Amino acid sequence: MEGKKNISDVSTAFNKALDVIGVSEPSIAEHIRGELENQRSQLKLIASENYASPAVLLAMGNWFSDKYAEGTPGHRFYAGCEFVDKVETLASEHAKDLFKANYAYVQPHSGIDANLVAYWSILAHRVEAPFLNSHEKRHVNDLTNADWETLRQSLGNQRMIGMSLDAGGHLTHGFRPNISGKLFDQRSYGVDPETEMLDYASINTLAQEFRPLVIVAGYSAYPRKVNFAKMREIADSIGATFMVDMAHFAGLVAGKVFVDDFDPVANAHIVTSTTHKSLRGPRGGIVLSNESEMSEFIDKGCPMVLGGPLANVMAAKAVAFAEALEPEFEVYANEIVKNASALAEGIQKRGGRLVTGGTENHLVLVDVRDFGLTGRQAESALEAAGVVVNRNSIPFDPNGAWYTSGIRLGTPALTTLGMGETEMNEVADIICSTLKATEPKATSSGENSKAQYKLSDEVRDNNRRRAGDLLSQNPLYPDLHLL
Ligand code: DSN
Repeated sequence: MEGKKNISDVSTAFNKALDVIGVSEPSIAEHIRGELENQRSQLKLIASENYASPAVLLAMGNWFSDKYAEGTPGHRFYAGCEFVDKVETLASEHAKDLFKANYAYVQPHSGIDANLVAYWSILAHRVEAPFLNSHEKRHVNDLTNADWETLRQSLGNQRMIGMSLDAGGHLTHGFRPNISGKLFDQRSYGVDPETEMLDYASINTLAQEFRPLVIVAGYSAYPRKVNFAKMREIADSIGATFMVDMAHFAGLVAGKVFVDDFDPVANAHIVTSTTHKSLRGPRGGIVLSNESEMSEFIDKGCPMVLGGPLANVMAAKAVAFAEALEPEFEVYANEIVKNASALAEGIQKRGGRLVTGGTENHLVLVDVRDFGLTGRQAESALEAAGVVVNRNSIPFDPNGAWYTSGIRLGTPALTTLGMGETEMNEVADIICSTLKATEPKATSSGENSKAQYKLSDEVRDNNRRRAGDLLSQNPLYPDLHLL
């Protein structure tokens, strides 16, 4: 992190870059400045966002973007890949060290892409390869049209189970609007209605009855740890492949907060992640595995489902993984969780109800019905008061996925700014006082609107000022001064 030591380096790098960009399209240089100003003026509590380091950001803006490199290191469909090979190999080696994985594929462009690579690898390993073997063929092109049709039907006729959306699961875990739901016949497991936590006995019952090929664990809005060892036992008992999407909590795995039974890499057959959430890298994805027979199938991700790898982003992934391998990252990961607990406590002591009654990770899910609001109203009122969150369904949500009854709060970004438990208590007060000063507007028929709201100007302005104070005491990119 050499660049961080010299204040003028970071400022010079970005100011010069903006000068160069401004010559071609001044508006874009202005919008890049505007985005920084925006990010510096709001408390960012979106659980899936973070602030990557200047080194990570700068590694993405260069001529690696111009190079095609379909294939894998040493096995490309294009010549001239000497330095892309070095970058991809280093990123993969760092990912393996960081997550204690035997294999790491660093090409996916996003979390959706990483999941798609994983699904096709599982299908190739579990369905296509045995079919080819039983027909004594090496390649799909060697099959007759009739056999190919049989294989195609079989690939499209497999089952999966994943966590339901209102319990905190993700669209890419087999839901119909996503390609995974069109590909697999999916059933979801939810949470216990009383505790709002995962009930492994009922997941086991579903698995035994439905007999899926794939069991997916992972979430984008579940505030608790998941026992991946128990999930693996269930998968093994029915011969299913166990996949974990750790996109949200990869930073907590890298920072050794989630270990042993809670470590996805040690327990799953295949693990996917994004690199830009709690892991604090560039926007992108990865696939990891400790199963030696999976790697040859995962390696085929490009061109099977991915376009050419983004070598500039793989370079930035290598930088981010190197940063996460430093001992300070473990401190950071532990602080994220402590801050989430402090935020949860601060909200509860001001009368807010939390889904599951607390948190064990980086996120807190608040039921805003007790404030008389929908998630949509709470989200908008908080933005007006300088706090950026997202509305989110809660288990068995009566308001559906658009208006919702909850807001999701996450601490990775504010923790990167250096905020701690005292600041989390102040953030909890800003949030709760804003929600208490917000009420639904009446519709023309006299009912409460689910979207329109009234917020006291005085509370809004006062809380904007308090949010601004926290941000000036804990500035974003303190070494960076734009001219
Ligand atoms: N968009 C991410 C999130 O906010 O959780 C998941 O895809």
